[in-house]
Amino acid sequence: MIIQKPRPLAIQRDAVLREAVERIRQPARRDFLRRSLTLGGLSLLTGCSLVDEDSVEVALTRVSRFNDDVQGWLFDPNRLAPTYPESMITRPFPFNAYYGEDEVRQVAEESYRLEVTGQVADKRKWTLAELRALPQADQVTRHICVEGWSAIGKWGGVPFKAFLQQVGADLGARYVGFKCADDYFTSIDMPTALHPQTLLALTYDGQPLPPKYGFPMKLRMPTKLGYKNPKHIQAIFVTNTYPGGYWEDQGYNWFGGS
Ligand SMILES: Nc1nc2c(c(=O)[nH]1)N[C@H]1C(S)=C(S)[C@@H](COP(=O)(O)O)O[C@H]1N2
Ligand SMILES: [Mo]
Repeated sequence: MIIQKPRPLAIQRDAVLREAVERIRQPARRDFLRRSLTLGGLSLLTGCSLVDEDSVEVALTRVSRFNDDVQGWLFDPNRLAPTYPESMITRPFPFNAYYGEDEVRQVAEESYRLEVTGQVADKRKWTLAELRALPQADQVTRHICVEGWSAIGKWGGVPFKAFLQQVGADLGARYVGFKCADDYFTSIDMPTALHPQTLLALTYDGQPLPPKYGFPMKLRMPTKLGYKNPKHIQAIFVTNTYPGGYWEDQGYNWFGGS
């Protein structure tokens, strides 16, 4: 028997997704998949591991059985993701990064300044104290990682839409990009940036964000997969030029909607 060596996941993912998308007949369904669904997302949604074409088929059949409500919050940027009671918070909440927990970046609070650049009227830098003085909100939501785990956590901070308005961002621009204190970077579409549950998170579980979860701040979006949620944010920029991202440039779906 010949056992085929699996291809690197990123390459396999794109090829299988392309085939899967082609196989769906209804134009509407084809559209939402192309726009928003990663293969990892598909796998998590359906509980199918997408190892070959047959399992992709099974997964897609399951998705098509979801009712409109479920599809609504998953794929419509204007709908809300579910929230949970605090009793459902996952403890301990998992750590993840492209490096191990022993290499977590330590950002110094005193010297920290958040840079805001690109298509914004006010390019002044922000201290943490200034950010904490803005109106705050919190959420208990589920974080979904394409690596196959999800967990419920509680984040607090500045609603990102309010922050963008505060700095006079061009809300008609296409992208908001993020540069982090490690080598991570990512970017999101403006509708997601303005989504009511998108939070410039300064706290985790009521305490200042610990280093491993992204001190001094992360962007928290329950409508996006984990890799779209940048930790240790140093700079935010508003642009019409596609900024890509650390995993996105290696084959992960840019939209990353979950
Ligand atoms: N700066 C930075 N942000 C990052 C990452 C990273 O490696 N560096 N990893 C992403 C991924 S893949 C996940 S799942 C989440 C993990 O966040 P957590 O450690 O709070 O669980 O952070 C995301 N944001
Ligand atoms: Mo992730």
